[in-house]
Amino acid sequence: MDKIDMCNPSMVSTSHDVEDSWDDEFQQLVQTFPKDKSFTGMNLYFFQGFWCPSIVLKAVISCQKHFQAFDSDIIIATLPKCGTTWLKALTFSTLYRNQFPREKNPLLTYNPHSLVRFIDYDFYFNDTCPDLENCTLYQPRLFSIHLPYASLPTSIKNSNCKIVYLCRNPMDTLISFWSFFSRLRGEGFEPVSLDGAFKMFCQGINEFGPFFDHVSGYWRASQEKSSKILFLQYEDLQEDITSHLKKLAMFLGVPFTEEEEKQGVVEEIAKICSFENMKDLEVNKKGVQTFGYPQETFLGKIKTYEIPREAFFRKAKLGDWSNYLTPSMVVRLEKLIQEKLENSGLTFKLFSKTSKDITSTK
Ligand code: PAP
Repeated sequence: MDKIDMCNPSMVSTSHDVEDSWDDEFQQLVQTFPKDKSFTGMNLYFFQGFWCPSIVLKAVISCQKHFQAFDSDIIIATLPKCGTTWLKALTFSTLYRNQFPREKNPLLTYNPHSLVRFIDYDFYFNDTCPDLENCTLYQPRLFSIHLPYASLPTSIKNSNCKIVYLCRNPMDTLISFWSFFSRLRGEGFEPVSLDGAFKMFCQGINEFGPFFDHVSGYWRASQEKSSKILFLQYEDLQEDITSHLKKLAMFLGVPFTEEEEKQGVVEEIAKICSFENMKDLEVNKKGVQTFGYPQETFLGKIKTYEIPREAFFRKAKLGDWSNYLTPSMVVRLEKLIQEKLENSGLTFKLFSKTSKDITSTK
């Protein structure tokens, strides 16, 4: 367990600190990228066709240069607020289930973000070339990443490692994102405007966005390489977690045995990872989650940033967007969904009234 939570929670860095720490060469490089500000207050740089948060830009470039995937690696890929925390919990519990006693799942005492670390936001955050040979608790290595498919380190794309991608309908993703940052902003600060957040989201200017490019990139790749990329949707998992856990286990190469199914192992994992259970665990009700994993060998100032753990567990309600978005916002997003996904074969379950229903009930 020593590898878990070894960050110093008292050190937090902001987008601002990070940019100040960039050397001249990097500053010059970055000046060539278009820049904007997310509704979260984070500076974003348009780089390789996506909006990269400044806080992680250097780490992204380092991991693209240096990360060497093993054929046995498993990579969880998501856009923020699409269910990363849940997928980390599900994949960790399924993949490693025979490596810890059934009643001692580490999820009971650690937040999923401590158990499955980000390549970009953790390992490369403070070190351009960390030693990742034995960096995970169990084998095979399990990582997570927010990068779009096209910008993944080449070795992830070219090796036989597997990618599990989870997306969520854009309306709930936006509301989850907006609520998360409104909450983090805290009292005494001007609230984050939903109108502003909505406009930027529709323009594609958000962390690792455009949203539709991210989703479509992994969707297309999963169609071409179905044994390499498992494409999942948050709504489907919520509707039927048991069959999706079996699908996940099969994809990871660790299918549940008949004996395990009889013993209720699948349902047990689903229950441990459920929103209700995770939200109520002591570890997730208090304290902060620290990102920016300090390597023992790293040089220079440790940069980390912290998020209160309870902020990862809000409502997990399908269709919650209908409590926030105005009818005109719904119309605009529906149009975008149609435009962006036309002929792709990909659809989203919205789980609430569509604009037609909203206007027809008025
Ligand atoms: P992150 O990008 O900050 O890691 P992420 O975990 O991707 O966030 O998504 C958070 C969403 O997943 C929240 O949705 P909400 O805002 O609509 O409520 C959160 O509540 C939901 N979530 C967290 N854990 C679970 C879980 N165990 N099961 C289902 N949903 C979950």
